[in-house]
Amino acid sequence: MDGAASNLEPFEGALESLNEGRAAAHTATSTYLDSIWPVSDAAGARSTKLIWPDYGGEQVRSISSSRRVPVEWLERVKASSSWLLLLRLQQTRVGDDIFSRPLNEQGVKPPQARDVHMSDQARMVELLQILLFANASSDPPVEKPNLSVLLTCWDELPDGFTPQSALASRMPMLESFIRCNWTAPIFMGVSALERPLSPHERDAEYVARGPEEFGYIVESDGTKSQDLTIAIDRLLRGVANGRVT
Ligand SMILES: Nc1nc2c(ncn2[C@@H]2O[C@H](COP(=O)(O)OP(=O)(O)O)[C@@H](O)[C@H]2O)c(=O)[nH]1
Ligand SMILES: [Mg+2]
Repeated sequence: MDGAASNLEPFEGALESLNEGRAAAHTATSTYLDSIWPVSDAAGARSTKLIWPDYGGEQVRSISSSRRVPVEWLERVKASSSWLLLLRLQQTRVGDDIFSRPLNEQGVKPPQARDVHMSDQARMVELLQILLFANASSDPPVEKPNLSVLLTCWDELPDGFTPQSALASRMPMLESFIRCNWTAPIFMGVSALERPLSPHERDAEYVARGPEEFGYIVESDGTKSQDLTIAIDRLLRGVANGRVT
């Protein structure tokens, strides 16, 4: 930190819960609050104003489902220098394949009509396409805004993957879309809590050691680091002395 953060109010409730070893409450759908952090890297060479928002994730979900970008989001998309896409892989639905719908079921009518949903991969590709269209400054492959993908809740995923290979294994179409449309996308993982917490029961060990002792970042090559600011440092590298938004 290169000074004090402007507004920590969005995080106070969450911090309180974590200090008690409980999961934080869900951020309400309509919330959008910015906290402004003056930050610089360890050498003090790159300093910038990081505008860290807390918002209801449903706002982003509705951009792809309604195919409409609300005017506030349009402005953010246009003004931003890089995009950080947070994805919780474990909660994405995988499409049907030979294991979930074996070949001997092919051609057999299901007993009742099934609802057809857009796959999560397609939904994410759609979202990125909408955002790229809103910010159509150049044809792909896109250099700016750069895209960083941060896979959240890494502790839920099986071992042995790098962030990019984890994405490619669970959402191959999305990984391929990103790789083909950005010149230098960054793939990282994060586990903010390092373990699941319950909203009701306190995790005594978590309290005893303290929330600051938990959490890690997974770098592109799969190495884990306790330094959660690495993800921000990677973003900063692209925009020395600029504003990261
Ligand atoms: N296993 C695990 N769960 C996490 C981690 N970080 C957050 N969660 C859980 O994921 C859920 C949503 O997290 P949160 O960041 O508060 O998202 P919000 O609901 O959109 O405000 C909560 O139940 C958290 O306890 C993590 O690193 N690991
Ligand atoms: Mg939240």
